[in-house]
Amino acid sequence: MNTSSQIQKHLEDNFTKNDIIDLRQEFSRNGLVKVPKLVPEEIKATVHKEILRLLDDHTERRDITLETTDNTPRHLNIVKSDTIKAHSPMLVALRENDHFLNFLGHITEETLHPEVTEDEEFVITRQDRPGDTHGWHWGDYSFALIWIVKMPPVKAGGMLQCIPHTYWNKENARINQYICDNPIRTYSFVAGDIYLLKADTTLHRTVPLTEPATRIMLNMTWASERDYGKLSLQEDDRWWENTQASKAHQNAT
Ligand SMILES: O=C(O)CCC(=O)C(=O)O
Ligand SMILES: [Fe+2]
Repeated sequence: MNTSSQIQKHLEDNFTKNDIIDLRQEFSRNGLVKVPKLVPEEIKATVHKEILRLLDDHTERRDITLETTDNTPRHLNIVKSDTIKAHSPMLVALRENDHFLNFLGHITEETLHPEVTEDEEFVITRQDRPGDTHGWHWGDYSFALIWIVKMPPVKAGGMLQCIPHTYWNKENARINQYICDNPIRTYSFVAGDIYLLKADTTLHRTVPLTEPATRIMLNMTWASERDYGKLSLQEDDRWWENTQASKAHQNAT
């Protein structure tokens, strides 16, 4: 059986109609839903292997604060989207797989479109130093699927915190105000977890690492119809792609 049929069969065998309705409800309420059984274990193992291989060969460090998110920090190692695309046909095919996208579309109740700017299709991050974090932010695009490859114990940090149903104004993000005014939900993960995030309307961050520990994930991104024509995509704040982005300030501690 080829990978695409394998995915199709796996989804049919593992999710009932009511499972999908429950996932849909959780996603719309919380902006995040865990779907660790999204693909067969052997495909997940291949995805993890690809991620580790890409990290071995192509890692770049980022230590910045970002103006469009009220100067929240990014301290982490990344593999950029174009690098992933150039070196992993398998991940490219998976992100565009019709069965996969149709299934996720039943959870989101919106079509997932693979066409996003080239620098946003994927990102791999590895956090490993005390203080490493992906600070409070929203996504430019609606949907992100995060594949957790390695996760420290909760004691060491690295969990995800979320405030769903919030909106990004790049001129005045008001992040601390959102944190004051809303409950924050914190999610722990284990290696092998996969979660779907409503990234554009869920304010989120990773809790800073408190000791040396390894946290590795891959982000696959898709657009909703609503995303096309968003003015916010024109801001020069794409810190992962361009270390010189005018809204990214270097070497913050
Ligand atoms: O590392 C995570 O779990 C979240 C990643 C994230 O927010 C992002 O890639 O935009
Ligand atoms: Fe994010």
